[in-house]
Amino acid sequence: MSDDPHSIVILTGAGISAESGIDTFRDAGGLWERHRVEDVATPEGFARDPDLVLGFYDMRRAALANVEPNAAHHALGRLEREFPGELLLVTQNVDNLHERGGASNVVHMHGELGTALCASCGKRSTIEAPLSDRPPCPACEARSLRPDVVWFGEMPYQMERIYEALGRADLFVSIGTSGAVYPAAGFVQEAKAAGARTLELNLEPSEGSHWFDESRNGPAGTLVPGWVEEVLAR
Ligand code: BV8
Repeated sequence: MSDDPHSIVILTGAGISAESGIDTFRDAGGLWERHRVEDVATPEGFARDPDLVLGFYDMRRAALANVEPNAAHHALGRLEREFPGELLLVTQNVDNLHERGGASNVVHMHGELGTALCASCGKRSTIEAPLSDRPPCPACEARSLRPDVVWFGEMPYQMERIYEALGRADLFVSIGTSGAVYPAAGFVQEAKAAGARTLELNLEPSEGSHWFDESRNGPAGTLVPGWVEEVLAR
């Protein structure tokens, strides 16, 4: 079999947005150093102190207005436009930088900062005002909007579609993730089991580096455009 990829699955994490100025979770000074995960990224934390959690996500959403996609986001947007085979871009990130970098078919497996989910009617809506102000749900008017973000213990989105793509992939690329959180951290094993080649692009070796056929270390803003060049030149 030629090693030219025909079906690529890409998984990105917070590291791809780091050079845009968005804090990662586990690097020094990262989000989880300032907030206990259990307090701001679990349903129990939300039930215990909704104002703390709504404020945490309002702050992160507001920060999006002051950052720009970086060369890595733009390179993946170019890959999506120019790669002739199948490509599924899955992100653990809740920011919108992939879309602002030109990608249009992004699977946000952990949800998105810009979307609210109504705990009363279950409808999703675009967030127009800080959720800390308890705006009414556009569909049912109940003041029970929460961030449409997958917390620990909650089911990530579009898992069927992701596993189906991993089963067909001949190349799996993981970019800017520590490999600390499941089920995303297990995707490399799924891809391997299906016979895909596996490549990790990360600032430093991750918890899952040993699963990858190849691991390149460096900033995503440098590694990703170079890798996209390689793939498109084949
Ligand atoms: C679930 C959204 C059932 C919210 C997030 C024991 C064993 C196995 C699993 C578990 C277990 N105990 C509990 C679990 C389940 C749990 C879990 O995995 N816990 C961990 C802590 C052990 N998982 C869950 O609860 C998930 N749900 O399991 O449901 C199920 C199971 C299977 C199938 C269906 C259902 C839900 C988890 C989702 C939680 N939500 N985010 C928000 O954003 O606020 S998690 C959050 O952290 C991210 O979304 C991401 O997924 C995760 C990891 O973050 P990363 O993106 O990797 O970022 P991190 O800071 O960690 O690393 C950054 C990396 O970038 C570093 O490696 C760094 O070197 C690199 N980097 C930095 N700068 C750069 C760079 N790389 C390149 N360039 C740079 N410039």
